Amino acid sequence: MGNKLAKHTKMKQKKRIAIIGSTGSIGRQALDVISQHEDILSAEVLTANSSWEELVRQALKFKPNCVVIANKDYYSDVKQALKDTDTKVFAGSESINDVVQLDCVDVVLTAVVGFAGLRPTVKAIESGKTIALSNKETLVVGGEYISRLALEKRVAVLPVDSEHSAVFQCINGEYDNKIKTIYLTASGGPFRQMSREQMREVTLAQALKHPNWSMGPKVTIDSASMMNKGLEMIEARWLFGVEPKDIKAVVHPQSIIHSMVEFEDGSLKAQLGVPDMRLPIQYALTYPERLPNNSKPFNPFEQSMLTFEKADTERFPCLRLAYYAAEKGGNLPAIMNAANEVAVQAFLEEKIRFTQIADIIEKAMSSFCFVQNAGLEDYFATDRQVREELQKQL
Ligand code: MN3
Repeated sequence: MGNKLAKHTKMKQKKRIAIIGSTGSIGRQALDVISQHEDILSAEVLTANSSWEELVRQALKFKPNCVVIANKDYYSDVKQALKDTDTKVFAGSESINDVVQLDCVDVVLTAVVGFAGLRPTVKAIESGKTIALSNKETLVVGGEYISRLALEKRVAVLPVDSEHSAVFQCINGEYDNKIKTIYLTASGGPFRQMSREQMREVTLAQALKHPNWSMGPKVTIDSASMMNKGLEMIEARWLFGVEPKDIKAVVHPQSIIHSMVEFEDGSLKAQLGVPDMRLPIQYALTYPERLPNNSKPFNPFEQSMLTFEKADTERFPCLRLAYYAAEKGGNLPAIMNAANEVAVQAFLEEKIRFTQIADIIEKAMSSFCFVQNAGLEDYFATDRQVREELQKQL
């Protein structure tokens, strides 16, 4: 009974959410989660890059305290559309760094894609906000800095990425028990069974067709190249304090087991569910509570087989590059990440072949200036330099 009472009191306090990147795939699914739990969750800040019409629709529905449209060209459109509401309108990506610090915000969900997520995450942690981390590039590039800052500010960084949410759920209640191995599961993407030769000829449409998950274009291409698992390995390293050599990618084509943790006694824990991002999003937003929702649960009677394969770093060189970057540290993950972002964008614009993504990253990692003791500003400088240089070439 004591438990029930505690729960009731906790539920009374609404968690006020800022969604950085509310019009993207994760942002829209997060709003779906919020709309199912309006008694305990509210959207206070919404931000978008250029999708201003969607941002306006969301603002009219969720009545946030404020919105930010990063692309200033659309400021007057948004302002005009929301003139009869109480929602404040700001423009420019600098404004995102301000709104994450507002008093009306408890949790910042970083649903923006790429390196752009780093600065707002730093600002949010500095002002003591709980982080629901969906932007993996933040930890890939600035993991060491972010972990130290979060510890210093006593800020919780709750994973939204499904694999990391799985690990987080597996270690809850394990106190000081050491993690021996993390098995990050990977679907293998659309080219799981192709040779490197065959991958040379794949089209953009084929690469965008993920077998199990519905995600934005950047992460879908990263999944096809398996750079996504590489980025996630680095993300896991910082979230859970586990060495890269103890984090293993395992291909699990059904995407039902979202990751596994092995403990020192040889026991493994896994978290299972249908591939639906709303589950890890909800867990991060309502943690430590589990609440009912309208997602379809996994039914073991409908799935006769769960299979596992070794991830092949010969056919998927991005995975090998990510382990190398993690091992070297410094600004090498930043070089790798920036090169990947530029290469993926070039592939999305059909300027390069799929297999060139890995080639471009590998070349960048061996040619750009390596800084071992890199700080936050080095990451920004590296990111800018790699982007500028590669964009000239592509
Ligand atoms: Mn993931």
